[in-house]
Amino acid sequence: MSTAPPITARSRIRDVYAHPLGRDIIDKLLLQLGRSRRWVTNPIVGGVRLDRLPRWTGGRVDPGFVATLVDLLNQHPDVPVDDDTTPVTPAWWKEAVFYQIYPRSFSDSDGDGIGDLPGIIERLDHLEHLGVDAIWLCPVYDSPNDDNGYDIRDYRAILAEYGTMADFDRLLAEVHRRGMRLIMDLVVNHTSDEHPWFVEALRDPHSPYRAYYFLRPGAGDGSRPPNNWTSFFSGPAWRHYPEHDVWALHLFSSKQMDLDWDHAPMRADVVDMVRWWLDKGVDGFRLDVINYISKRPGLPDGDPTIGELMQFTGVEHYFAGPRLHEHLRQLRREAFAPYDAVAIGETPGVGIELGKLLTGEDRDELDLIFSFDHLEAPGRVRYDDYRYDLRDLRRVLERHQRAHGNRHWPALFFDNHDNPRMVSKVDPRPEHRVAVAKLLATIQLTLRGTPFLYQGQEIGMVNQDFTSIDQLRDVESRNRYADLLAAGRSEQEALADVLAGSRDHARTPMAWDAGPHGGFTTGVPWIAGDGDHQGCNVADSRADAGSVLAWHRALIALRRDLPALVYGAIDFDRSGRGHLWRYRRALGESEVVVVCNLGDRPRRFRTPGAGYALALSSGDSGSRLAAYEARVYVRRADRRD
Ligand code: TEU
Repeated sequence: MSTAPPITARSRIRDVYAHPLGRDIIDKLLLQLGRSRRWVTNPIVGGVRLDRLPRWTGGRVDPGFVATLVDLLNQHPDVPVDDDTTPVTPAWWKEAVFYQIYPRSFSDSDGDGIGDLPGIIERLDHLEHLGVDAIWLCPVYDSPNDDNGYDIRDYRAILAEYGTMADFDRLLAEVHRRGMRLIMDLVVNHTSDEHPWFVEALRDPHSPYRAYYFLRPGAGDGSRPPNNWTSFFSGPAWRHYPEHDVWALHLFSSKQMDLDWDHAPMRADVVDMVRWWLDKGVDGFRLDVINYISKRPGLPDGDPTIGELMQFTGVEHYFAGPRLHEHLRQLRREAFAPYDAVAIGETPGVGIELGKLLTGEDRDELDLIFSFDHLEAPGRVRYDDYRYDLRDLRRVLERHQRAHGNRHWPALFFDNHDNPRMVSKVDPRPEHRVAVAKLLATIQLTLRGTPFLYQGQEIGMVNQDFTSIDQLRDVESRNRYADLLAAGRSEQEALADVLAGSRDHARTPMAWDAGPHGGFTTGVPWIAGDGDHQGCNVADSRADAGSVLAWHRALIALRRDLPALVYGAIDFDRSGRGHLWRYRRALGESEVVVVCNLGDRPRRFRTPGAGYALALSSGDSGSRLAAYEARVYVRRADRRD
């Protein structure tokens, strides 16, 4: 493993940009600002010394930030190994199409309005019909549900509303019987404040669990938080316990208490818990915000400028902390490797280079990560109300695809439980809904990497027409709404802001049929949909050969039939301009050409040469590509023309 030259305050911007993590940080800042790389790669800016930045920016960047940046970069000196010569190492999780289930909203078997494990078992035939190979099951552990299960109270028990451990064992057996696999959500950056570890840590300053968390005296006379970090769910990242004269760190809700991963006994407990689930036969885990687990010692204040730009103060002190790689290696060595279990990291804020250091086959840390660079257009954040121009998506996806050689493997997703539906972000007009859903599916299932479909995406579910904050359930949305009101925004303005980015758009009940509540429950659902299931549900989709569901099935079948769509090299047609996106997958003699119209008007295009057969077309297969139409052409190795 080679390392980058050390960075000092006298290093120049070009030295930072030549450093793997430095490049990520600058690219992330440029993405947030909606600026091109030329902004920093030109000789003038490139030549600026770091210690001159405060003067150069008129004080907007303070010397503290420069010191933090130097520290951060020197803590991640490794340079990722890029290698396109050695063939890709085959793995089941590279060939699989995953399906993410948000259990609370998937299927309710007992009429209490809450999805449950028996409900999932009842719907496995749908997943088999769709053709997916593996399930990512969001948290089903015992939890007070402050963040719908991402606040775990008991890692070894099933939430009663979801069923019993016997139900879980039956689900796992049913999944395996169908030749599918199941991974669970590993939420170990934090626990619920009701977890016995935390209850004990708070009650007894001498408890062995005290060191499992960040319990600190307040600043000054103890009445202020220990630092200026802010929570992802509004407000300070510290909860005050005056009766204990202590503050507890929580990057997320005030009921989600961050674990101190520098404390070895805590890590050992996490390893034991992971092995307990792997002994049950679980095939791996998706690791929740796993890049946040290493915090900078001393928990220093965050830089206000960075906080403003990244929207969260303090993020530079934990998004890639000093012992991150060490902790991930221990987790892999002691928990995952002995079971050959897959480790999929959710890593908000991690860029291409750090992502390669986290997933490189030579690194023994994670197998693949969810990167978020593509989820918003440049200069945009989730709560901005805008139409996502797919040419922006194309640029960021091409950059990511080109950056991943044979030693790194990307995860491919557009929807999940934390984001509004991508179809709605691209084009909310009903007349384009089916075409956009099919186009996104084509891109996701033909690029190089592992696709993760999110429940409802396969039938083209879209954002909901919520009309009141009372209809929302997400702690992040509700806290944001309260913050906006407190800041003087009207109820209407606050609601409009929240609805632009609310995670609840993706958490309404899965639509199974046109019946009451879309067949999700015979009771009253914990969160109401807007009746969209009347025209968009599994049952009607299965009866319609032109449905989004049929399109997903056909793409998944094609992907299973063509190894080129899994292990094939990818190259992008540079001559493609603007809305016409064309790329090729090739493995041996077998080739696939994908042509996409990224815009809402018909466009002329060139069909591939002789020997290619049209395998799929989401439009009318005419001489021009219809609005948002995708086509897949195939030249098989065994084909003689
Ligand atoms: O989300 C982590 C996260 O930071 C973002 O992906 C998410 O959008 C969040 O809203 C921050 O803006 C993971 C889980 O996916 C999410 O459901 C949890 O709420 C969160 O961690 C805390 O466990």
